[in-house]
Amino acid sequence: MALLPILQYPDPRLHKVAAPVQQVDERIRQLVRDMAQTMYEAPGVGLAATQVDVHERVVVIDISDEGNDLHVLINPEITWKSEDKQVYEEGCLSVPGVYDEVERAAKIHVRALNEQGEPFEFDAEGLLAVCVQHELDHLLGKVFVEYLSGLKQNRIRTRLRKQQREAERELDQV
Ligand code: GNR
Ligand code: NI
Repeated sequence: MALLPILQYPDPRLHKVAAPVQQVDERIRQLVRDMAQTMYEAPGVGLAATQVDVHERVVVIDISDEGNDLHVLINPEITWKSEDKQVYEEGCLSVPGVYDEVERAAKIHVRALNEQGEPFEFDAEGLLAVCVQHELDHLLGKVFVEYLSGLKQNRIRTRLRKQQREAERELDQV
């Protein structure tokens, strides 16, 4: 098991488009274990492979309070979205300290492969639907702040670049 470093916005690698997994093998299962550990440690309710600089379609999600309900989604696709929308205050492990409202489909139907490479499907609503849509955006190179106004995006970029410079300076001092 290993904790993986999480890319921080505005890193250009967050905008790469992930390729489908060709074969669900031991390499992918190891990636899933490392991503799950990284998500739980953060802590977060989801993590896309893009965020750990692996550009393949792999997502882990656990929205349970106890952290005992891991969803592993390989090559996930949203096959249906409801017309009705919900607004949720989102955050992202790649955009620390930023929370803002995003409107997305309220209900979705999802198709994916599990860790054995077997297809499965499920319906999602509420936080799970938010999270699946947020993670699938990551696989397409899209970060939730891109739904916000250009002004907000500029402010967020400036603030995070400054934070990252200061964090590096602290490290240099030791
Ligand atoms: O931990 C996370 N919380 C969260 C809250 C509201 C909407 C989406 C999320 S996902 C986020 C983890 C993350 O960045 N996944 O990509
Ligand atoms: Ni995110």
